This record gives sequence, structure tokens and C-alpha cells, in this order.
Amino acid sequence: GDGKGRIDFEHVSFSYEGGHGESVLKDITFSCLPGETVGIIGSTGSGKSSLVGLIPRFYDATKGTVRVDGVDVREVDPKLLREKMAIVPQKTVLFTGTVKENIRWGKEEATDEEMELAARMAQAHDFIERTPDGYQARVGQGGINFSGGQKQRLSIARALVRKPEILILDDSTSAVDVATETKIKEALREYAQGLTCLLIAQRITSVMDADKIVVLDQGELVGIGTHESLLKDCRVYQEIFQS
Ligand code: DGT
Repeated sequence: GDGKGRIDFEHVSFSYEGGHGESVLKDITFSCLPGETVGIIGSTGSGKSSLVGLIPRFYDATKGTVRVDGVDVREVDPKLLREKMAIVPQKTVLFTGTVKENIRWGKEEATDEEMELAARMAQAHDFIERTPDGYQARVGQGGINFSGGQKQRLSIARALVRKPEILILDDSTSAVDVATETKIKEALREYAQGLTCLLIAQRITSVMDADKIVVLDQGELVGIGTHESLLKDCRVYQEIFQS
């Protein structure tokens, strides 16, 4: 890669408007270097989705600065900012149309080869090919009812076809079995070198091989490091590990 996809959080605090002034994120500082995979873990409501929502400017920090490629995101047009990244939301959204249309959504100029590579990386190609109409199969009303995990893999394929510098997966493999999830991560390592990846997860197995893991607890960063170092030093991480 050309070294793009750096993310810096500098003393970031955040509260939602109308959220009774309660801080959802408190003085968060960490960096995500180009090409790194950074895991984000923490109990429900700890602020994981809010944290990553600051990167594409779904919200702006109340205090502190978020930088992408060294530039304060508040100085960047959200549209241009979002072109660098792909976000797979917690709840996958497929629309009525073909599998192909769903994967190429937002990137209609993608070739069949690009679409297929994205689907292969997301471990979706094989189950798509097993349906009678393959990539022309219809999704949604009157079409195929894919399983929750299959829908998640389709939305990961949709993100990858955009060839982002930054990939944000917000609990996007929660319904995917661990073996398939491992294959997705291996494929990303092999075919998407240089991609910066933020991986929100509930289970430790999803993040344990990340370059580093950020541990959130009630909006505070309570640990950062590798799986091994966090197991030694971070009580909250140990608790998640044991649960
Ligand atoms: P999850 O998805 O259940 O694992 O939880 P997290 O860790 O992603 O937490 P997050 O960022 O969704 O929520 C953190 C806090 O912010 C929690 O107290 C709920 C609150 N919150 C989330 N979204 C909104 C919103 O749109 N408006 C307001 N006022 N509060 C929100």
C-alpha cells in the first residue's frame, strides 16, 4: 500500500445531543497505523459503535480530534472522507434485487471479476454459486432467504468491492461461525494488504489475532495492546475472556 489509512484519536470525548450531557466516550487516545488491524472490544453500551461513527463523521467529537491520514476529519467533506472507507453496520441491509446488485451497490462500475474477488474474500462466493441462479439470484421478497451469517458475508463483500483504505466491521461477523470468520481474515491479509481494518467484536476469538486491541468500558479506554499483553494487564479484558 501507499501508507494511507492512518487513524488517530486524540483526547476524544463525545456525547449525543439530547443524551442528557452524558459522556459516551471519555478522553480516548489511540492510533491505528496504515495496514493495521485493530480490534475494539467491550461490553454492550461501552461506546464501540459511537467510537467508529466518529471516523466517517456520522457524529463529530465533542472534545478532541479525530484524524484520518493526518487530517482533522472536521476539515474534510464527509462525502470525500467516506469514499476512503467502507463500513459494515451491525445490522445488515440487503435490498430487493439480485445478489450481484446487492454486492455492487454504491460501486456499480465494479467488474464481475472485482465483484467475485470481493465475494471470495468475504467467503460468500461458494454459497452464492450453490444457489440455482448464482449471482443473478434474487434477494429479499420472493427471493432467497439467506441466513443471518450469509447476509453478513454479503455485506462484507459489498464493502470490499469498494476497495476501501479503511474497513470498519461493526460486529459484522457475529452470526458467522469462527472457522469462516478466520477464513475471511486470512483472505483479507492475503488480498487486501495495506488495508486498515477496525474490527468491533463481542467475542475475543474475533480480535485476538489483531495487531492491537482497544478495550472500552463505559466510554473509557481501559486497555490497549495485544491479546497476550491484555490478558496479563487488563482486568476488563480478562473478564471478557473468562465470560
Ligand atoms: P453494543 O453495540 O450494544 O455492543 O454497544 P456499543 O459498545 O457499540 O455502544 P454504543 O456506542 O452503541 O452506545 C454507547 C452509549 O451511547 C450507550 O449508553 C447508548 C448510547 N447511544 C447509542 N446510540 C445513541 C444515539 O443515537 N442517541 C443517544 N442519545 N444515545 C445513544
